Amino acid sequence: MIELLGMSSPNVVKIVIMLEELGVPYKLTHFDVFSGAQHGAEFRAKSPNGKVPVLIDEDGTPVFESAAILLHLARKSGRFMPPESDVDARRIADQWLMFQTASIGPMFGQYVHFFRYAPTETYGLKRYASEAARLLGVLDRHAAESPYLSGKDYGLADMATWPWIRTADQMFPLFTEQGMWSRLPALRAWFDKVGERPGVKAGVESIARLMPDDAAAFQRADSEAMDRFFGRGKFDHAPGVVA
Ligand SMILES: N[C@@H](CCC(=O)N[C@@H](CS)C(=O)NCC(=O)O)C(=O)O
Repeated sequence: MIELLGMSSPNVVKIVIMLEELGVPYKLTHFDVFSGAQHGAEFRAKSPNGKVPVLIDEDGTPVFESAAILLHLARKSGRFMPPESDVDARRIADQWLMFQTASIGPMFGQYVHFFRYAPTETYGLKRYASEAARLLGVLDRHAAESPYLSGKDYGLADMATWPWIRTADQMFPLFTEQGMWSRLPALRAWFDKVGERPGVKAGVESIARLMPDDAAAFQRADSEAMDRFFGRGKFDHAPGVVA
């Protein structure tokens, strides 16, 4: 059976949604990122970048990077990606999947970092709030012109982006305090439409099983574990770059 290692974060939710959409059995295993075990040799053999999600395929092959996992599952199933031969549809689907992993994920992630862990550092907070707002505008304009982010059909870019918009809706000050939705009518309609899919609802239900483990891991994380997690001070993960 497929095993998915992860936590309840958006990069993991997107894989759970894909597995639910495919209707394949899978085992969801919690991974405690605050433990630091992602930097050990055993985990790095599966995920050289030391991050979740990691999918262990039925034959034991590990796959890391969430978009690569989605593409792997799409190739194996022949679903949720236009065929290679449909060059135009494939270009659109590829662009918006890569836009999620190259821009939405990293920039939204930095924004979360600053408003949760360094809210008084206004330079970083403003920089990532304004970049997150700009990226949301890009998505809204695309959603106004295209039935799905992936193109005319629902696909990987929708699965990859939806969990990040869900996180934004639930916790970004841009949404909770600054009324961001009023500026994003097309994105709102897309978000609601995708959220109604049975596979997406099943994914949200499935990932909720990891939330108590995440909460317990966060509770256990002392200041040293947090410094290690964020690569601060003596836990700089690129020795020699920071004194
Ligand atoms: N580009 C990666 C990002 C994955 C990522 O940032 N994972 C986070 C959780 S959502 C993680 O494992 N963090 C642990 C760490 O940074 O040590 C992907 O899309 O899979």
